[in-house]
Amino acid sequence: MQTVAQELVEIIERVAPMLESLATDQSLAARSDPKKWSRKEILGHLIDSACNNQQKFVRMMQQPALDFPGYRQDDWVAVQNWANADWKGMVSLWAAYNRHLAYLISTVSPDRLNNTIRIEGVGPFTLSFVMSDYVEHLKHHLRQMFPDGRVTSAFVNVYHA
Ligand code: NI
Repeated sequence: MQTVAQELVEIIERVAPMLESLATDQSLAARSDPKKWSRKEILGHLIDSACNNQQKFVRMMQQPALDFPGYRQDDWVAVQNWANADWKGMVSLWAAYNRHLAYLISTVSPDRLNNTIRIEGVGPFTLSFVMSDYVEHLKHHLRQMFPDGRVTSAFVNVYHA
């Protein structure tokens, strides 16, 4: 899991300044389509993903097989009003949360990695998959936020890109 943790750290350190530099971007809260998230809402979704995945990681470390609820992603974004939240605060929360998740991924006991989760009956997925997939999901949304492709230079693990 060291490679996954290192890639996550690399992404945080390289992407956080890129996100901070968007603070004055007038189109940050704009939606290209009423049904799609703005970049601000995508970052809110990534914070929601971080906290939901912290729950999965920690609970999966504690038991061999876990049944877990899904979460209604659009509702989470709307209910928390990410669209009007403070961007710099969001970026620092995103970075801090992900540093902690990278720490969990780098220190997880190897004998827990085959513990499994079912999410609303779908699965089972192993903890090693859930941790790797967390970073892949993050990369997917970062690519959406930086469609010019410059963000991919922060992605170490090009095999999954
Ligand atoms: Ni997503």
